Amino acid sequence: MKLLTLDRVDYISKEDFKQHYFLPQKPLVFKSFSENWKARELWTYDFFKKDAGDVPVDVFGSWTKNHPTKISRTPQKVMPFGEYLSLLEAGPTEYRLFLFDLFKHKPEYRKHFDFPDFAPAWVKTHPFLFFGGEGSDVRLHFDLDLSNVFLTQFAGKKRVVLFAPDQSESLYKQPFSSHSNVDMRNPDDQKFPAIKNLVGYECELSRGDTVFMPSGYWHYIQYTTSGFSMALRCLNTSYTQKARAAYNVLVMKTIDDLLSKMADERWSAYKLRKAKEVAERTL
Ligand SMILES: O=C(O)CCC(=O)C(=O)O
Ligand SMILES: [Fe+2]
Repeated sequence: MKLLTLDRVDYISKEDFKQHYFLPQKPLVFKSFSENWKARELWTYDFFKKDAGDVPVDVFGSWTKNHPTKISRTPQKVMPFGEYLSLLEAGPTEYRLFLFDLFKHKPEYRKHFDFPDFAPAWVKTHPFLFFGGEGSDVRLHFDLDLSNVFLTQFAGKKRVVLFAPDQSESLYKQPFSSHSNVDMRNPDDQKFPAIKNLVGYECELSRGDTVFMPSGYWHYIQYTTSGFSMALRCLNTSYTQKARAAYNVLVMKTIDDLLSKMADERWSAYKLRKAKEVAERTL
């Protein structure tokens, strides 16, 4: 597997971004996305502890403890946000907050950022926060709604590995799922020989960096230190991609949920077998 260093700039104009990255759907790390945001200074562990410490949060454990074809949607435990932040500060922990909608509890925080004019069709109703402890990671997946994602880092560092959608087969993509079978923490090419052919990108995000992940891009995220980011999403405006996104969310996920319920072990074994078959046809 080859991982290229992702393009990185401090400043890029909106026109250059659109022409060289957004329209050709090329990923990029840049800083100017959030240059006008108050949140960049304001949002710290201390600020959230003082101002939102009592908000109850659903905390998720390590994905590696789940079955390889299961997506755990049940949180490990519920605790006050402030207590969770103290856990993050204390040292390594597998606990993560995923798709956390703090703005439901604190709508005034929406005034701390805007939706910059780098892309059209923002999904303004759902800015999501992601927190994680040192050593935690997010399994390799793509987002079902196929939106373009702008992930901005506020504290700590994370490693982001990206693959274009056309690499799906070599990634052992599970059918009827947006997950890969490959554990990117230790990519094992004995177990998954087709990953030898992969070409992806990697970067490290620090405070103030935004990574642009184009529509349908695979992403694997490793929290090098504890930290947090916010994802702003913008819908893919092409009709075929919109239809695909609707299929993923409305049809594909429903079939997967239903068959998991009806034939759990057999469905699971089928998905693993099929992913392997498709991937190893590329060899
Ligand atoms: O940063 C993270 O923890 C996960 C981000 C992610 O998967 C997303 O923004 O779609
Ligand atoms: Fe994601």
